[in-house]
Amino acid sequence: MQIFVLGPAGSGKSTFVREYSEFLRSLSYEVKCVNLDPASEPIYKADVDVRDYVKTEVVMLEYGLGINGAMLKSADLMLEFSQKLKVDAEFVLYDTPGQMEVFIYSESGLELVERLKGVQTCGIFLIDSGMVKTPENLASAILQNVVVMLRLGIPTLTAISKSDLWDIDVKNLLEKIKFGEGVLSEIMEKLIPLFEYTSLRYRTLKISSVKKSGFEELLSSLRELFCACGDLS
Ligand SMILES: Nc1nc2c(ncn2[C@@H]2O[C@H](COP(=O)(O)OP(=O)(O)OP(=O)(O)O)[C@@H](O)[C@H]2O)c(=O)[nH]1
Ligand SMILES: [Mg+2]
Repeated sequence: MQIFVLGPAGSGKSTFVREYSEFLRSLSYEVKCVNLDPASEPIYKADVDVRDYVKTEVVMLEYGLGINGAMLKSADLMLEFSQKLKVDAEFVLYDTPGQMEVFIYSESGLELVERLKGVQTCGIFLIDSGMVKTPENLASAILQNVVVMLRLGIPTLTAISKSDLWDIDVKNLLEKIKFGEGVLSEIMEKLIPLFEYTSLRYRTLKISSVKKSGFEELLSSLRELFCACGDLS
């Protein structure tokens, strides 16, 4: 299974790759970690590191670019090495760049995912628990994940990261959306069927890499994504 770990800057992607790979190994799975962030040294033992081929700080100097331009250029250059970045294992965890938009909104980013895809490919969209404390923010996080799925064309689970910091009551927040008031209430109400669908098929999970909690439930959900058993609820 190829798993792309996605999410806004600082949402805990790299830490998750480090801790989840250990968790999977403790269950005797064969796991490989791939660093796809050309701007950051991996904080885990990377089986493949894009920085062996492309380093954003070098791209900045070589092409005389600022950080954003260099990130986009790095994404273009990464494509040239896509064969080297593709690995096989029972679980492959791909750590993606902090600037998610470079990966999601550039043609090269999309093409790279396309080339790295395997038979079973999915994403985990991490969102910091501190970012989803209100119904509106939870709604926006789930919608961001929908955008990620549409852009990358892979099923992607939404996981609230750092749940050791804030205990988010997802059910309660979604309930509040139903009875919410204000200018957006009409739109929000219409979104409920979508959230109910996503919360069934792509359940909103809570994980903590610090406490290593939610890891087993995440594994079952990953399995469900590719389960051919019909009822995915
Ligand atoms: N409390 C808590 N902190 C966490 C958890 N996971 C990560 N962090 C912290 O959050 C910060 C960012 O974590 P990273 O893993 O570097 O996040 P990232 O998404 O890879 O960051 P970028 O690659 O820069 O986008 C670090 O200080 C981590 O120690 C968690 O489960 N709980
Ligand atoms: Mg990172």
